[in-house]
Amino acid sequence: MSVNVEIEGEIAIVTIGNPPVNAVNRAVRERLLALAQELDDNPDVRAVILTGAGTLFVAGADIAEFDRPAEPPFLPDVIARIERAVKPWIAAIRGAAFGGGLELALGCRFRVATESARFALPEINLGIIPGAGGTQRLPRVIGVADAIHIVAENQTPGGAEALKLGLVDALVEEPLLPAAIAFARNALEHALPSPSLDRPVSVPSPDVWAEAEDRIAARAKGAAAPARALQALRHGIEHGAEAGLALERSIFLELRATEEAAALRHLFFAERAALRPAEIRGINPRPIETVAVVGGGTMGSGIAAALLNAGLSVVLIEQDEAGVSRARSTLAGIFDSSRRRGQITDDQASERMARLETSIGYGAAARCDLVIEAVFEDLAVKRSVFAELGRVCRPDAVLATNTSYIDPRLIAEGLPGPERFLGLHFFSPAQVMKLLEIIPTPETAPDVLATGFDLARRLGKIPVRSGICDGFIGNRILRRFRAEAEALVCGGVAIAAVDAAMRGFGFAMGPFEMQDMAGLDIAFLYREAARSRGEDVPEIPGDLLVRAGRKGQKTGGGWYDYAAGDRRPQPSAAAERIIVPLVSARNDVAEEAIVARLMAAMAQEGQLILDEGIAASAADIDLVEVHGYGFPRRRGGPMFQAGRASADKT
Ligand code: 3H9
Repeated sequence: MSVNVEIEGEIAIVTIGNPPVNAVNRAVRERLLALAQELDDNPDVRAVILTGAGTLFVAGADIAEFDRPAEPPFLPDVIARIERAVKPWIAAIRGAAFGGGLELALGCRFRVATESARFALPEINLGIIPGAGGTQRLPRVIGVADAIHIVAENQTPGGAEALKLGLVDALVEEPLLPAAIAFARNALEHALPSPSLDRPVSVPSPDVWAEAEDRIAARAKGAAAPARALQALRHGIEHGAEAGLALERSIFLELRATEEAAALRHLFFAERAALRPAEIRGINPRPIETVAVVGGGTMGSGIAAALLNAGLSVVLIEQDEAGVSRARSTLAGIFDSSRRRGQITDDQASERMARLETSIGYGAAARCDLVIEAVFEDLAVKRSVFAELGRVCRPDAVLATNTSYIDPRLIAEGLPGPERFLGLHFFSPAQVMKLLEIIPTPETAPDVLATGFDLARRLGKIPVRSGICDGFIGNRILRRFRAEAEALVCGGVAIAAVDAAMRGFGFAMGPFEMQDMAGLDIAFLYREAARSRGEDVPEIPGDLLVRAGRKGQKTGGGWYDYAAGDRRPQPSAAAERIIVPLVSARNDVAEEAIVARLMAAMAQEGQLILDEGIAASAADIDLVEVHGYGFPRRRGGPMFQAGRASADKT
């Protein structure tokens, strides 16, 4: 049974036990509705405590049900019944009371919580708004201004903060239940407060709404839900709770059916599945506490910062004094900028730097549990690093290469103990970007692979296993994406039109703006190297631009022109002249058609990657794009898009 009842004297204890997170599904709703009646009818019961089994209260409605039409009994009706029960319900909360969980708690007459409690209405992250009264009861319990932060801006107060806000009536110590029972007995001695929905609420000044709208719009990145959540909240304040509940429910049902919400649900489940792939289930990772990073350039320093942020100790290995001091100052700069943004305190910044050791030469790697090589992308250089590491490191230490293109099997050739080796492909800036491509070789031991996934979890990253191919999953799709964008330009579509279409779709930058920022020369050298090996690599516009000295922003121009000190791209007559030999007559293609071409190219490459067994699932490919390449989250990823496009056709 997913909802259990025990009677302790005159108090009934209702426990929602629906592992792993006590999500409220139809069975839970049915049982709660029936219980509200049963307990009202039970003459021995005077109050009801509602709690969650295990370490949390309730993580919300069961998201897995959202792909189907809503089925009665509906959560708003269950909560309304609890709120109007003759016997008062008291929510006893530890851990997460999220979404529908917080809404259930708000339907109770009282809330008691431990310090460990966390309150949130994270529905906007799923492209929806609270659908069971959250936008109406919360402002009536804690006031409009604070409610806006939680409903539409993702604020998640803990137990102590919730007490200050008036969201909980008492903060109690563990064990929770005896404390909640004592609270209930005492409450029964006094007059009951009004149900949340009936409480008076002061109407804020128009400035409060205007400021909230501005804040929300500034952060929305095209997402619809935050503004709609605010709209529902405001409607209920201006037109009364009943009107507010009706609008909230209709927006909830409308948004739940959108492509954006489906995309966000898809990513929600994909992200969780990524951390626990079947192939490593039950396999213990190797313990990792001290990590050596070889190479203190942008990538190596970023990786070191990510490790230090996660509480690991780091030895950064460089070739000479100059390298060491460059890396130290890069890392100090990274933590200083986190400190200035309020993400960490002064003490945390100093503590992180204190966990950083720098070293010249490889000796210090001898005591490390994991070594991550992040040197120049060159096979011979990387091999020489692993030759040293093979000599110095403990035989059980895990050895990883951060390569973005080179076949890890070639890097590991001749390494003693190749079973401890794997690829860990970080994305720049490594302390920020969430993607970690994990690339085992055929010899990588299962517990070494499990160690890669465990490390990703500890760093707060999304791990995706990639098989071995040129560019692995992400860079291979990127190459195809760029090639298609260039093909559009060769077909007469304006450079700026391609970029504008992709920005309109939700990318922060279009493919040509992105190339100008990153520099056109690395990919050019890569193509030139292939040509010099005799491979047939056709001439493309990017080749002509680099040969003409236009390597991107760093040379003042690439696909676009840039004024000195200004990163805003200006259409470039010079660039257009240079690429003329490869471009046909101007052909104006609609934005939607440009997006469709580029999406189709990404999805086709993705399908090849799946067919070759390079990626384990289409969802993994979507995670790579969303977390490593700026694919707009609300679009779900290229494979999700392809699925929707083919569903539209059938
Ligand atoms: C809502 O409530 C709408 C209402 O306003 C209105 C309704 C009418 N449903 O994250 P974890 C699964 S919308 C179904 O790794 P943690 C998850 O997939 C909801 N499944 O655990 C995973 O499955 P698996 C608003 C869910 O300890 C497993 O549980 N609420 C749900 O790191 C463990 O999850 C939210 O958006 C769910 N609601 O973190 C809260 N939640 O083992 C979403 C989790 O098969 N949840 N699962 O991979 C969370 O934020 C975290 O799960 C939480 C625990 C912080 C609670």
